[in-house]
Amino acid sequence: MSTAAEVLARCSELDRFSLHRTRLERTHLTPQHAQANARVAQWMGAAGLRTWQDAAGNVCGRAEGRTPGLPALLLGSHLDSVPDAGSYDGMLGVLMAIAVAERLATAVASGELEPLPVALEVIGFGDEEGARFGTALLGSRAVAGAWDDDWWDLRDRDGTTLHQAFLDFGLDPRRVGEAARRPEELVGYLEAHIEQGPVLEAADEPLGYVTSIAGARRFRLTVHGEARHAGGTPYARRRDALVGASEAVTAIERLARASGEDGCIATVGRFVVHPGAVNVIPGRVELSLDLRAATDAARDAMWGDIEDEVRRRCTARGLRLEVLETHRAAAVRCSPWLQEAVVQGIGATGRARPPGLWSRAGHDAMAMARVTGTGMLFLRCAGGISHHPDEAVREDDVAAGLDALQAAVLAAAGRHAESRG
Ligand code: HGY
Ligand code: MN
Ligand code: MN
Repeated sequence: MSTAAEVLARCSELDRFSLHRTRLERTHLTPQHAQANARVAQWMGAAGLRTWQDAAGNVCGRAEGRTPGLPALLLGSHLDSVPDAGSYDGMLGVLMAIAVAERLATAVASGELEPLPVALEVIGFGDEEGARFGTALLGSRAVAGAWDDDWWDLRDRDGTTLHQAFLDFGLDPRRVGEAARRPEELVGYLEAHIEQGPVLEAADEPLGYVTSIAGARRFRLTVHGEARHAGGTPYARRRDALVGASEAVTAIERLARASGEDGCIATVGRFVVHPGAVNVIPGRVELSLDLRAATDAARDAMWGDIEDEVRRRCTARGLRLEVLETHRAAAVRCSPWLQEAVVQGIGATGRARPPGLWSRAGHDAMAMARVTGTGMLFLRCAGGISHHPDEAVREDDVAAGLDALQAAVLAAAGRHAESRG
């Protein structure tokens, strides 16, 4: 296995490990996650990697460099998904990393390549999306040494706590800290990922390098009104949470759109009406807010504007707004030296001046930036579509991506060796 066709076939095979038979949903610490980890560990082993599952439920593989115990260049991405997901968001990056590790192992074994001056590790993070517990990057934040014990009480939609989910998965919550890597153990982190946007396709470019990743904040907003009889309650006496929440949704979109093309982007993805009966005026509405921007300052200023506007509209209707922040990740800049390694890698595929772009999508690299330098390689995806079963990549782009990632690994390893003298 080390061709684009085989990488794509494996992405499709991982679709089987899903909560549903006809659509992909794989979330953190579920039986489907365990199945995916086991299959990916087999592929890692076949690529010559020593494999293990870390104390946070991530699946890991390692190949030593020219001497045992060298600092590792870490490749990877995530294996979890959003509901009704595509096959490539996350999984493509993990499987490309395994394919590159296998190619390099084969080249070293045949004498075509000198043993590397670094170890090479591949990691499949267990939770980048945050789809089960609301807080994202749980796998990579454990590896980055950024675990927060407040997360243990997070609950999924069935009321299961993260703590219980660890136990159910066979993990010991008391040992989660053992997943943390020390900076001196790592050379850097490189992630290949679909762009999840339209820029590369519009530029007719198969590959690009990432300059920075947007900072994100997520909230659960609850609009409290009064549930009342739909027939007997005159408008003057109504405190209709649904009408107020609907005004909030359009205000959120209007404010974010007004910030411009390169400004903030805000999305309401969940909207739950209580009690949800046709003949009852809604007394409570819970809506999610996903807010991102190129800088944390712009993001936070937009949140201030949104909160003021939504509060104003709720007050005008006699409604009460409750705010809970469920996730926050700082914007990060990718390391210049790893950006250059990715550019050099893309150059090896005959593209001397690849586009650099900032990512509105979040990635595990945001967490890994706390412990080591990060670089990302983007692949064009059809129509920029992602978080949808129509997500698609071209086989020739994946082939070019494999060559670019392999060359980027060698460039990064070489630069690391030079820096060590
Ligand atoms: O939400 C994101 O940007 C990523 O797909 N988790
Ligand atoms: Mn995603
Ligand atoms: Mn992703």
